[in-house]
Amino acid sequence: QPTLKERLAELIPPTLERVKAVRAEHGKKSFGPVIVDQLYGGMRGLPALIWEGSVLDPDEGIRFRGKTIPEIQAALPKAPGGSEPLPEGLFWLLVTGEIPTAEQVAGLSAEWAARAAIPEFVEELIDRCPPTLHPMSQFSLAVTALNHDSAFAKAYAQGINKKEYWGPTFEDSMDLIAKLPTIAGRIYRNVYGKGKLPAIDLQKDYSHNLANLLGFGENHAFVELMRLYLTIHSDHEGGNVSAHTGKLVGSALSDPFISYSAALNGLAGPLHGLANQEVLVWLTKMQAKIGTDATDEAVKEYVWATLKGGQVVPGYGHAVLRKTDPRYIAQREFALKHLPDDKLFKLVAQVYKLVPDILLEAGKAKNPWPNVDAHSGVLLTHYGLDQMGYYTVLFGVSRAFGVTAQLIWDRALGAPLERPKSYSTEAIDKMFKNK
Ligand code: AMX
Repeated sequence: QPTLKERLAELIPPTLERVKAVRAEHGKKSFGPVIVDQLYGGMRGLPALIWEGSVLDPDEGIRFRGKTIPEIQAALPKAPGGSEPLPEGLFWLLVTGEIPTAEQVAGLSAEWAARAAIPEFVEELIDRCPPTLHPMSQFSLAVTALNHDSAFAKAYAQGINKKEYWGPTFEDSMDLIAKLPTIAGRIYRNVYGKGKLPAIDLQKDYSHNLANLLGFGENHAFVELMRLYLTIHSDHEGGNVSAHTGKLVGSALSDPFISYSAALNGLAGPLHGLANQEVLVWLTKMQAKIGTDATDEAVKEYVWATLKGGQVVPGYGHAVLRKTDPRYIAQREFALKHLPDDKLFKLVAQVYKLVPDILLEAGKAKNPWPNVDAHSGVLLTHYGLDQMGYYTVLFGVSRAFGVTAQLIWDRALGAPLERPKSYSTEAIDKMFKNK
């Protein structure tokens, strides 16, 4: 059976041909008008990027290489004794469009475990961060520093042919993914005083090792949660802030480490990945204010107070989605299976019942339904990972799968430097004044 790199090498030439053919046939065709509001409105809905790995339908949610979350849950290989998909398989799927065998997935687990160590100076860098520095800033710092050993940066400096870019990009991507649990584990243990980081176990899968580094490796349900979590947070088509940032920075031929640290800084914003922290902060404040078994009326009042205070309801709404996020549903099903009586889960379910109607009544949000971040924190809290400031780091471990898969393909297909045109308000005004 081919390794991931061997399979990728086989897939690149026909994919290049296919892109060439599609561009020859459709290259000069128009998508329809661009309207001025899109320039002012965060480019919402503007067709602007190509990414094959995943596509987001407003009603149905994400499909990874054409497959929905329930489909990948069924199709991807599982760990012995586990029932959640292994994220190793999702990475293989994102890169190749193919479902790997159990053996190929085991090969990836072993390869990532073997590459997990980080340079001593990066360990020291993390250790010297004050615990008051946000875990996402520490994460991004450490990932930036990994560029010290970038195969791509080195090959570029030595004058690599552009046709060969994908090879060292692949190697850096594999290194990056492999090292993220070590970095994430070290940050967790430092910031929350959880003692020394254990060694990576070369026999264990990626999620099991991550759980172990965080101190939850003995808890089978938590390990299963990590497998599900890392799978569903990996990619959400190309235009979201983290995916797009990684692609944009990579287009300058910045190596995968510094491209991904830029993506992490975008993920660290409260309207994007930090929303998983915000949700838990919001829920615990709510519990403190109205108690743990609050009535629907009390919850509603709290939600309205949030809106009236000029704040968003974290975990609700989406720039593209218009229905409940299937990533929310997958986590809700996990909760119904493993922690149906958890008090905080009950509150999350109560909020789900009440918030959409309130957001509809408030009349602003285009999507009143919950997104992925409305559910992840309650699951982590249940197993004792209740340090909310850390939640986005786990999102960041997962999102690397999608961003690096894109970087590999962008370099394989010779994606150009990104450089859209910006306009001044004066130019817009002049342009349309006499029309
Ligand atoms: N609570 C209150 N108001 C909301 C809202 C929410 N959850 N979602 C949207 N709105 C408001 C917007 O702030 C905007 O108000 P404005 O006109 O005064 O600026 C108005 O509704 C229209 O916004 P929209 O077109 O529906 O959303 P958007 O595409 O501009 O933004 C998003 C999308 C996710 C940033 C927004 O829904 C939001 O802020 N949600 C809460 C934060 C959150 O959960 N983020 C995580 C998203 C998933 C992810 O990336 N991880």
